[in-house]
Amino acid sequence: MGKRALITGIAGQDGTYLAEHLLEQGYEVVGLMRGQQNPKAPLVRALLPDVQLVQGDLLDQGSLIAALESVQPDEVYNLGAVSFVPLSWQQPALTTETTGLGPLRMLEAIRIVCGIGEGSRSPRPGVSFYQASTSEMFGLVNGSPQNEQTPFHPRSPYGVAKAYAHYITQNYRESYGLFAVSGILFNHESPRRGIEFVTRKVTMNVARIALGMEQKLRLGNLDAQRDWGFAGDYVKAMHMMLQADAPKDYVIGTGVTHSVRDLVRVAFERVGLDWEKYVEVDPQFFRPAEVDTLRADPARAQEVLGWRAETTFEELIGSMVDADLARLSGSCSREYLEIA
Ligand code: F7E
Repeated sequence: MGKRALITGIAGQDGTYLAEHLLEQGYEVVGLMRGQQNPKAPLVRALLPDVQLVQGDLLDQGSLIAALESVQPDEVYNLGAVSFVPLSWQQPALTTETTGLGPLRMLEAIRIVCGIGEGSRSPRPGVSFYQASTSEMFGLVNGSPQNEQTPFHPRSPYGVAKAYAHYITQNYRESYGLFAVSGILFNHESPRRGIEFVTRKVTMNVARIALGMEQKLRLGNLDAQRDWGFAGDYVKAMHMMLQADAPKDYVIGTGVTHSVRDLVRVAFERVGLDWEKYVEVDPQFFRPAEVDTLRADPARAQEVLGWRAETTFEELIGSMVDADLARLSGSCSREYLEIA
């Protein structure tokens, strides 16, 4: 019998790549979706016809208990969150409820339904839990590169909420012996990335400029530095973490850092244009508190899991520009369905 996985955030970039990866491994995959007639449901059904969907919302404890009771998963991947950092200043309480307390509600649902600790209803030991932690927890970095021992100093309501979720996951592991792990993922991108994030904003606008549909690209802080990798590589690490002998947290990244300026240069080079003629700095895209620089030290993931990033920054950005050119010229394949 293959394993069964429940994924929250199934309609996001990582949810779709993880679902595809798990299906390839012979898993039965169920995605948690919120709301009646969720507008993303038809897209998920088109891209992932073999994934079942179950109703549930990270804001609603009862719905998570009901979902776990009906799905009875072997593995739960919690990828659902308010994930756009600037939005977390506009809606800090919603971000905290979803991104911070959502994982707590899922852990409580696991404790109650799946038989860990006291008060469980239908013992089913062996369920494992993955929490999507983030390099945003490092924030104002205390040393570089960042590994599993680097202290946290989050710089946004999003980072603070993720730090709470990270610690509560660790606490359920220590309190109840749950196989619960957090993957501290650095920025990871793909042609399915949402248009609000800087990589996709850049690649989509580079494609529009190359096709004569746009004149300018307005961005915020060009000096910000990130460790950008390919989401398709990173979801493999999520799965590996739940197959390891012992539950541990892992930093996942490439170990290579680039600035937003590098990103823009590489993207414009792909279409043979000089970025300096098209990019303008617009203060509206600056943040109240910035994370200036991030760089992963993924040594533990390499040593214990045998995981390493396979896609270079240039390959990643090149593939995103190509995908956006294909989308805009109407030759978009199933791979490039607008999912995020
Ligand atoms: O910004 C700078 C911006 O929005 C990257 C999420 O997945 O990764 C992501 O968070 C950098 C920042 O991602 C624009 O100031 C300049 O320094 O693509 P981003 P993020 O905030 O790093 C982490 C790991 C997560 O966990 C998050 O969920 O780019 N930047 N100009 C800009 N950023 C945006 N969005 N738009 C601009 O115009």
